[in-house]
Amino acid sequence: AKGRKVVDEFITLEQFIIDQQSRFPHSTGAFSRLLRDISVAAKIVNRDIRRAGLVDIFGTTGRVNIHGEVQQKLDAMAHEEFVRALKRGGECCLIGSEEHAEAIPLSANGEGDGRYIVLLDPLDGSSNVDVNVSVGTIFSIYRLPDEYDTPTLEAALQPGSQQVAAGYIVYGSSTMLVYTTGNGVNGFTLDPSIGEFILSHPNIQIPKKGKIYSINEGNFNSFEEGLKRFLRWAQEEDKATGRPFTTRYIGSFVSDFHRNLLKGGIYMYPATRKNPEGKLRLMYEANPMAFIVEQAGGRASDGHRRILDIVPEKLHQRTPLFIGSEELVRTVEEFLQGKR
Ligand code: AHM
Ligand code: MG
Repeated sequence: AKGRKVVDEFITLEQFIIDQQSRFPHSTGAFSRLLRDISVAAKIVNRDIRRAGLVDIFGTTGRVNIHGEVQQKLDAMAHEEFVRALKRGGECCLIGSEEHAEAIPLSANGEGDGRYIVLLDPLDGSSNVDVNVSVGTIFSIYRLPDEYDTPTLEAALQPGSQQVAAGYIVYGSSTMLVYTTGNGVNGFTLDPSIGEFILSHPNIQIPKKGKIYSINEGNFNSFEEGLKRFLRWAQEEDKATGRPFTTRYIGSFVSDFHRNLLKGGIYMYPATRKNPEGKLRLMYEANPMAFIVEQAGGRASDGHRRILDIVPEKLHQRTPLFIGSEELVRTVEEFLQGKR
């Protein structure tokens, strides 16, 4: 069609990973294999999600299906697919998952010499599956510090600034994998006909300013005063700053984040009465997305601190989160800190 760029050469995720790795002549390829394992798990989960609407026909959650297998909820299934892929791959020594209370060591009995720690939310926004709304997977990768022979929970409790990679998969109208290794952010779209992720969004930059804000405004009455002031300000009319801004809230963090990353905007999950520490998890949700957003030129804060500087105390720790376009996040911080 007129004006449409015809792509006659494309780069697969696998090729991209190899190209990136070859810039480091001493690399063993372990990290590349780890990323490949994650992308394979993503494809499996993608397949399961695409079948979600059919599950009822073939056997409902919690019941035994025609093959005698117990049907699982999709989030538990996604968790298991990722654990299985990471075990099989052998590069990961410890998994922390939102779907599992304890950290899962993979090489406790001495087998395997993986040196990477993977923390993940296997299926974020899973309550949305039932109504056919996009969900996602978020992952965060750390190196096992040299002083550890065996992986322990303590080894996983590193601040987000120590991440070596982070990414997410959004299972939307198309399936995309977006990730960073600290050298920019790149997005890949799954071509279902060949089963490959293809580079579709090279070097993603989040607009410095944005007009979209994403927050569960039903909680308004329990927000702190500064945030209430920000929201009222965002709704005022002002030509110069393009206000009133626009609200978009899917209620599926990966999707809300992804849209704002591409279009410019801010996602907020503040402290509320129900969730006094915020709702989202520092290690599975806030840190990986903070790494990505910073690499794309944006900002992530708990209102007072940079997310990536927070020293975690526990695996499932929660944090208030303000993340997105730099100017918007700074503005919210000013309101929260009583500067406006
Ligand atoms: P989950 O990890 O249990 O799915 O919860 C996280 C989800 C996010 O995807 C979403 O942004 C948020 O919870 C929505 O919360 P709320 O319904 O309180 O607005
Ligand atoms: Mg989640």
